[in-house]
Amino acid sequence: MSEIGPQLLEQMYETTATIRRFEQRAIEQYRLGQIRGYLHPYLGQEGIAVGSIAAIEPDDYIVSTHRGHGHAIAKGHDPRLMMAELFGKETGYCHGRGGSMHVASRAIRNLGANGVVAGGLGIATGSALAIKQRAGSEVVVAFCSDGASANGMWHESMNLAAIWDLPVIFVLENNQYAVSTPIRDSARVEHLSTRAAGYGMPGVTVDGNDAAIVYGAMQEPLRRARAGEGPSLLECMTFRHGGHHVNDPGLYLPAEQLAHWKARDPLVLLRERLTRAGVGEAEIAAIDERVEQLLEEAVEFATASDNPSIDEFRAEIAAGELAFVS
Ligand SMILES: Cc1ncc(C[n+]2csc(CCOP(=O)(O)OP(=O)(O)O)c2C)c(N)n1
Ligand SMILES: [Mg+2]
Repeated sequence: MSEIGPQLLEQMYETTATIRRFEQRAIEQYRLGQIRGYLHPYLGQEGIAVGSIAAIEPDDYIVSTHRGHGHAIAKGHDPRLMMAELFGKETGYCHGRGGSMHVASRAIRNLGANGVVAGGLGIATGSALAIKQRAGSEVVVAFCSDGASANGMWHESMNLAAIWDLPVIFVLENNQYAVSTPIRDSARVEHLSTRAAGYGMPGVTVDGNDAAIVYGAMQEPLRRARAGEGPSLLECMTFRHGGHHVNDPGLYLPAEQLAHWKARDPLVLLRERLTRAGVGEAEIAAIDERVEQLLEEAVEFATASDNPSIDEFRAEIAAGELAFVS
């Protein structure tokens, strides 16, 4: 694994804590009626977004999923503008038109969360083709989960990316459930990464709860992508800390399995790594305090922001246009 110094570890810890607190505050605000519609928490999976996105450059692209808040924060979205988007406010990333499943920013190179399972993979593959055609050096990191790997779009995207040697890394967050369906009921292979062989690309499975391991596992896929050698599949094992969405109590999750994964909480694993790297308790507490303050500001900002104008909505619908992302 490539070395991770204390400074990068601290950054990774802060991003993980930011995602964790963002999700907890968003759930709280949902319960207060400030957020409507669906909301799919990323709690428990933070190590994957943090480890994989820490390994790429600001110019690289990501394509996210319906469970996308963690990807967006790790890529550099401002939690204040994200919270405003979840609240449906004018100050949000999509001016309140998108909500939780449509956070996106061209400037940040997040090609978008997506309510269509596996839908983002076609966007990722097409974007990687565009990069190749203009001889760019960027890569696309395409996130998906186990359920998506049974969707035709997943297989078509993997195949096209392979035959065209596209600079895309498929990061499969295997949280072992698609809503209430366990992966053992929807796949006959033990590791979904073995499916990569069917498309002629490398595939590996790693511990997704350890951001440092994910960071290390990204290095070879990145080298390949930048060298024009084509795509890779990186399967990261993980587990949700709760139900599929905010209104799902997740009672079908086996208690023992949940306890096993919670004991390997990505935030705790990073904290342990920080301590081993010699970062003191006071420094860690200062990071926690900064994150707390940021999320307090995010909720205040979203609450104080204006709703979008109904007249503008009407005009956009009449014109057949929607406000695009910034
Ligand atoms: C094409 C499509 N089929 C079905 C759905 C309904 N749906 C939303 S999330 C989900 C489960 C997705 O499971 P997985 O890919 O494992 O993602 P996870 O929820 O675990 O992050 C389903 C079936 C959808 N949004 N899009
Ligand atoms: Mg899943």
